Amino acid sequence: MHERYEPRTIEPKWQQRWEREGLFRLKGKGEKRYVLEMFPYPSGKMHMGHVRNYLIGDVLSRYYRMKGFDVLHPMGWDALGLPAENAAIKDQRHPAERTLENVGQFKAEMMSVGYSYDWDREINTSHPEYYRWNQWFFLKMRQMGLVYRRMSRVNWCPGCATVIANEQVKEGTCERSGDPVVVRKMQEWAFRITRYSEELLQDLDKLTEWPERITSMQKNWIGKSEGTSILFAIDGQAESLEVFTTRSDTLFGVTYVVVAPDHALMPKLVNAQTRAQVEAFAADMERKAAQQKKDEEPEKEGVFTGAYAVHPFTGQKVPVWAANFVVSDYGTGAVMSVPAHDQRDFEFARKYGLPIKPVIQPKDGPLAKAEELTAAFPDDGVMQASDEFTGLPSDEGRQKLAAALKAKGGGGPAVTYRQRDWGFSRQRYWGTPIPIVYCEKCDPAHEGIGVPVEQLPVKLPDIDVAKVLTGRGEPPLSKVPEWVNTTCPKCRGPARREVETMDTFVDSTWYFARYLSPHDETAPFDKAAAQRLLPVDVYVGGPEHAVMHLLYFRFWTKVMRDMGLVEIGEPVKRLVTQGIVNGPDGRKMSKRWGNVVSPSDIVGKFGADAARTFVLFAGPPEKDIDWSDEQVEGCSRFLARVWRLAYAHREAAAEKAPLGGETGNALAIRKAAHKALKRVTEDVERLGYNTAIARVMELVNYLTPMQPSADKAERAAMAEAVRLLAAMISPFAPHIAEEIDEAYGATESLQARTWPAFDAALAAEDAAVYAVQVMGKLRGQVQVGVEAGQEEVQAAAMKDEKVAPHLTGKTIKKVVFVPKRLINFVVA
Ligand code: ANZ
Ligand code: ZN
Repeated sequence: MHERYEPRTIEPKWQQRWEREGLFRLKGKGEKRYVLEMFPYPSGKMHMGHVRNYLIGDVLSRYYRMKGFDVLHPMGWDALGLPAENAAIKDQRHPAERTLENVGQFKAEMMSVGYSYDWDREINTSHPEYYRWNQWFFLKMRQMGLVYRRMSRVNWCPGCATVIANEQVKEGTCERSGDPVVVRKMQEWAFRITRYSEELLQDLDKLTEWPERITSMQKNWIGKSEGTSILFAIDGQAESLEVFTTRSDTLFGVTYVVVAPDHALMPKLVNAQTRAQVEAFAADMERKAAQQKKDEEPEKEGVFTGAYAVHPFTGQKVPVWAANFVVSDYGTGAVMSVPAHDQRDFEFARKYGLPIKPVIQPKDGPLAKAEELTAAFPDDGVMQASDEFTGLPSDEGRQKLAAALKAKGGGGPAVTYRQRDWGFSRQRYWGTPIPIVYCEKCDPAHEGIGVPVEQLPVKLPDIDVAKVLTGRGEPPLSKVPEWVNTTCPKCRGPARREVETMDTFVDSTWYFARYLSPHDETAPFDKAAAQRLLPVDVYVGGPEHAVMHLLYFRFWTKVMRDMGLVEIGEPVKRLVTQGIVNGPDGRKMSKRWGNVVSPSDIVGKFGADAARTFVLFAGPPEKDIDWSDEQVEGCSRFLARVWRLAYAHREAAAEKAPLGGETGNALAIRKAAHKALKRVTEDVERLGYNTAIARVMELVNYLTPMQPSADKAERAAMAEAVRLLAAMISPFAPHIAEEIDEAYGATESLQARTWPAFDAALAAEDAAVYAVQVMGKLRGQVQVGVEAGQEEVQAAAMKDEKVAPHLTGKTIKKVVFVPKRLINFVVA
């Protein structure tokens, strides 16, 4: 053992040895633990957020291995997507080339941090061996009716003559050309995720080990709303307008009906006089919506369509308007307006001079007079002026009304969800090609013919970057005629390929399953392996994925279950969302603030173990932490102290003196070590890495002043303490741990050995005996742990059978507390 701690020599040594011995590979037997971190998009460099993300999983993986579990801890690359394509457009390099380079760099950085990955299972979503299975899923899901074509709105830049992504719209203009963006309607491919809305919602209850914040965001996103559907006949037409309402108790207060400007029945609603005006209004609203800044509530605007709706109970005719506040794809895209009881309807009615009719009386006051209203009364109350429903409380009224509507075929109870289907086609090159061809002869309706499964993968063509990745005009793939022109799988005649590619979120819906058999050429993954290894036990990633990725992969899991591929219905048991690593100035690390700290610089300067210890020590996983060079240095000094301690007692390690029966100093050393081990074990189990490290620091502080002793028992106790210390720090600072452990005689890596068990007797907390006084008179005694605080001692004292009688019927005015000695109650 060298006298000096030199991370630069020991770290590569252990990294190579771990790889060589295959210590991080799945063994295929025993109880499993699947620990996964969200895989990165391989941009050039790893940042501190990545380092932290992977460490949270790494510590757990290392700990689980030592606990004897068969651990699956894989890593891969979310390599397709828009950023790579945009970079390629900018500097005219092929995205595949850049990806290869980035992956190399990223992986080397990961290696230098000492993560315990099973690199044999590395995956890369930009490889056809991976994305062919996206295509395979697409085809299967199309057969299940889970994939379909629909019209949708896209951002269109007239300058670039191309569709642009939401991220590329800046303040209503195209990020590249600066032209105002317009909305266009286009065909797109969509996944019918809404078929699973109810199940996705219900199963949130099973996710007891997910942060509440995430599950409640998903709940809101799915947005289940229970209400009533009501049919309004259109005066003079055979059709009716269906509205969705959560307030059917206000039905008798309806004074107009509003539809979305693009409502399907619009052609029936307008007439010769109103048509032009309504169309102009709709176009105007589209234009304004495209220019809309995020989080800005648009001014409510509307126009009379010319049609009247017939009230289902009173037969009264109310005007039908079109307005921008009705969302066309929520509910039925039509609303019954009750200005007396809905603030939005109230403002609209006032603006356009529409009547207001109060029908809900507040529980504690009179029914409002329309002329006197200054705002809507939105609460529940008692129904008024509502024919046979008059006098009913709102909730009862809603049920009676829904039943009455159902009985007469005019509607009934209804449920609607805010969640939409997932439009996943992108007009991009760097994505999974959608395996569809169009043949004029076999498919005149252009529904698309699926490429036969045996012909998968449909590979991305190699391209002339300058010609194809221009960022302008038609989708890139349409500029590759050799690829577009193909033969129809049905008639063998000429056909054209679909030129759109899949959203990259498709890639990450099922990657956790691909790790089970990453080289499988016959199936997306091995079913038997899935049965053994799924679900993921612990998944670590950023909370920003709360509603896209984390909802999509739950959806996909349910689909895979319905395909018979897996038995689980949920992909992940425990979700850990990690906090941000801020710069030293407390601001989010970003080029913009010039506060970015590079992981490789830190590893180069202080070593991986110091960097790891700092990141883990700075705060619990879910909390944001601020980077601090001084504290990294502090961690590096701490590790150097661990090293010196081990070095100082290295000779004791060679002696084989037996343990047991110690007294005095030897006993004290053993107690300190086993207590620390007990607490570190408990802390790691609950992911309390920062407190675990703090416990180790305490132990090191305690042991450091001790010089090698002449006493055999004490020497043996010290050797044991250092060995335990090495094991305890090994999930956090694995390199130094291994080196010390080896110097202390180990022949095998700690990762091949068992997490030490603490000796319960040695680890037991010492007791403290408190004298309990009431008004200064000794009344009893209680025994508690030495660490017990006032609250605990007080509770124990008040329960004591000798003390309690002196306190009954009295009020405690004051409590005097002398730690480890005495508690005195002052009563009146
Ligand atoms: C009449 C009414 C009276 C309403 C009243 C509210 C209060 P949630 O809970 O979000 O589902 N609504 C229905 N479809 C809509 C659409 N496509 N665009 C905009 N608004 C829509 O809200 C349901 C309520 O939102 C419905 O109940 C409807 O207005 C409106 F005193 O109907 B209500
Ligand atoms: Zn054909």
